[in-house]
Amino acid sequence: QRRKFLKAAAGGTVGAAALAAPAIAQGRMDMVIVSTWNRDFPGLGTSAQRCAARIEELTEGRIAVQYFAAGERVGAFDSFDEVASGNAQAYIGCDYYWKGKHPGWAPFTAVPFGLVYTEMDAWMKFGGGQELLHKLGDEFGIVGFPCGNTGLQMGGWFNKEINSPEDLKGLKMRIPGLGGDVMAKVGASPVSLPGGQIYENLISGAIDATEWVGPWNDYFLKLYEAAKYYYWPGFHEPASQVDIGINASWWATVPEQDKKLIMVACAEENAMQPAETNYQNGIYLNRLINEYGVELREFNDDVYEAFGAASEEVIMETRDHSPLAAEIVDSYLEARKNVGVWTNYSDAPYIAKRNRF
Ligand code: PYR
Repeated sequence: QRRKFLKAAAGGTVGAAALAAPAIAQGRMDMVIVSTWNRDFPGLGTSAQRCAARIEELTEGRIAVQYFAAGERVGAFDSFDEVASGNAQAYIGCDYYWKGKHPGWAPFTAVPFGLVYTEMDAWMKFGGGQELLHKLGDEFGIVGFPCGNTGLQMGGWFNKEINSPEDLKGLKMRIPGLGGDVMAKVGASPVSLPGGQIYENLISGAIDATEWVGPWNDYFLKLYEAAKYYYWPGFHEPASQVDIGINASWWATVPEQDKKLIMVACAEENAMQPAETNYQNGIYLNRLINEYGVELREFNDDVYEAFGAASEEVIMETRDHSPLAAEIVDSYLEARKNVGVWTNYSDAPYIAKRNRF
């Protein structure tokens, strides 16, 4: 059962597509959504499918959604081009996969030592994040909105212990986004692979280590079969936002009311996915440890220091790319400072104290 998530599904579509009435009636619009996740993959995949189905449900079928998982129409990392070119109307995925097109996409997923979910949500809604996502999207003909978040991710799966920054040297690790750039700075060799290709590369030894998400999602990739040590806390993706990216020309033709309903469906999933992930992560962490003998390891202070120094450099290099990248990074860092002050006086110390009782 679980194995099927390890291969990109091929062929026809089910789910939202099967529910869609043919888009022939007057006033109906086809919305083809491609995604970066495998079909039915628990967590990221099921969340994207729920969002797609919800768009159709809230618009009462006026927006007829056909959802294609990774590999069903295009490969995961071809999703952006499929939408920018107008071949599909939207993608659902993590925008840091497009950092090669513009590094400004990366902060809309995650920044090493950056915002946690509640902070990211605050930045997007009240700190200028949404406006900047639109400004960046304008350069590519994409209209983006958040539609999911994994919350804080684990540090990853390793087959050897990481006791000092030296142990990272030469390590071939699957890690996308700015986290990958940090790994390169500390001497590792980062590779960016879609989720559906991680297991086969780790089990074959093509890569030495990987990160994916956290206990719930990682369990279903069976990463415990391919690596022994599960490191925490992650630093590289403190809250990975999932975005929908909509073709701007198509968006312009969507009636105002349906635009609002699409935005509502996305906002709903932006709260649903983190809640569900939060609920499942503890359950699956216990299963990984108790049923599969996974060994947890904590990155020590020396390793964390190295990650921290490299992260500052990566953030500044991202900033240096262009005026728009600088605007995005500055706005993000402003939120890290301002929202972070409150986190430091609220959730963070409270949870540390709660754990004493
Ligand atoms: C990853 O691709 O690593 C995610 O966290 C989604």
